[in-house]
Amino acid sequence: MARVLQNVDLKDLANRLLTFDTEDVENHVPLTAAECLSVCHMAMEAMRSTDICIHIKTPINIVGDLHGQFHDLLRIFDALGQPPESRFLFLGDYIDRGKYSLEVMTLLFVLMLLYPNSVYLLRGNHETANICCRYGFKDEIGQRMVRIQAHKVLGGFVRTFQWMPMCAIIDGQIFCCHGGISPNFMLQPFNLRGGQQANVQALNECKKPVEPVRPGILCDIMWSDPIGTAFSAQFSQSSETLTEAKWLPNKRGCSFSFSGQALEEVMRLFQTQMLIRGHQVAMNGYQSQLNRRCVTVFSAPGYCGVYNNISSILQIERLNDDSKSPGSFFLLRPMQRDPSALANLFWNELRDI
Ligand SMILES: [Mn+2]
Repeated sequence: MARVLQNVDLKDLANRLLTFDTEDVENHVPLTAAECLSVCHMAMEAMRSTDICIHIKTPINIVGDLHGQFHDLLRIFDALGQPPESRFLFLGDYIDRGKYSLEVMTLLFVLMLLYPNSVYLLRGNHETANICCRYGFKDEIGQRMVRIQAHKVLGGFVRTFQWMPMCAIIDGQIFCCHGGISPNFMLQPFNLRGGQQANVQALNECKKPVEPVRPGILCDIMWSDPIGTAFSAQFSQSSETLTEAKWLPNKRGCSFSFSGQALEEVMRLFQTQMLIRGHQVAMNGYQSQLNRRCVTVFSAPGYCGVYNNISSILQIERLNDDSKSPGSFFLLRPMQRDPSALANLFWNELRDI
């Protein structure tokens, strides 16, 4: 990798990406393999010193899944302001599905590098080797670069993903991650009731770089869902059947679905009030679940060109005592596009994952 590294002017690169025309669905921002690899290398170095679980202060805007919808990411910055003036926590799933994943991921790494106190990136289940090779990112790079370079660039991103943090705690009160909680939190050392600091420390015993391929705590943090949503197994959504089980197998074929009671217990252990996560389409942009202890934020409007969902960003100015309503949701409607544009914007295969 070192041989192809070049000096990248990060501000210039950010500017090239940020000034892309959101109406343009024909062209891409020209990104060379050398630029991508340099950005990956710098991002990796920057994330080397961060833990699996990071602490963040308000004010903050929380952004859910983006899935390669670069035009919509630019619309978010247009509406809410750019870093460093506006601060952002992203919940993962930057890539796959949308055909502008390279722009999304590169811009976010560049902004994180330029403004480390205003841009925080958590890892989603798509930022893993086996998922990003199957749902579009690998194909996009393959289409945009010659073979030998594509191979290197994909490898560079995959290695960089392995250094990303996976959860964040906002003002000591709100737990954020891509998927959700893990039954491992019920086991030692987490269940020793050592308080937030001890439990965060226990979580940070998980060392980076890591590729969470096997079932376990990191896999659950990126993959789990609350019970009562589309992926929470074979039960009807009648509350009676569900009150008993704290954890159910997840329909995605990986990880679990968690109940309100499971979440209560984990929130108590971490001394946090609620969970904010992404990972699932919410038709109104967000969804409050499990007695308002769990909020799903989804930030890809008109997801995949198939859904007609609105997207949202959760804006938290500062936390007050009424922690059940942490902030306000900024809503973004899908762009009205000519159907012929959709082929340029999305990979057509849509599978639930
Ligand atoms: Mn996801």
